[in-house]
Amino acid sequence: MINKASKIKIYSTSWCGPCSSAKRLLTEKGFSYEEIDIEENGMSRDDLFNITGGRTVPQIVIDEKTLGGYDDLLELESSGQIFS
Ligand SMILES: N[C@@H](CCC(=O)N[C@@H](CS)C(=O)NCC(=O)O)C(=O)O
Repeated sequence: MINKASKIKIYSTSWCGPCSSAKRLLTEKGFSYEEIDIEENGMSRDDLFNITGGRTVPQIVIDEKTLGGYDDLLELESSGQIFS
């Protein structure tokens, strides 16, 4: 579930299509988020895994709990769990 009180973090890279799609969807719904570009921050995929449990980008973290990638965000939207 995402609502206006949710604290959203997105681990991303600059060249990743699903990262852009996830950010666009959240912005369209009026959410702000913290973006962490793993390459700009010198993070390896192992670092990403240790923090989020996933190795692909985006990794979307809601209130310190990993949601997953863009497909997981879409699933949340289609099941009516994004309250903008
Ligand atoms: N199904 C995932 C796809 C994510 C994905 O394929 N990310 C690519 C970058 S666009 C990636 O991290 N690839 C690295 C890998 O597969 O190891 C989602 O919707 O987030």
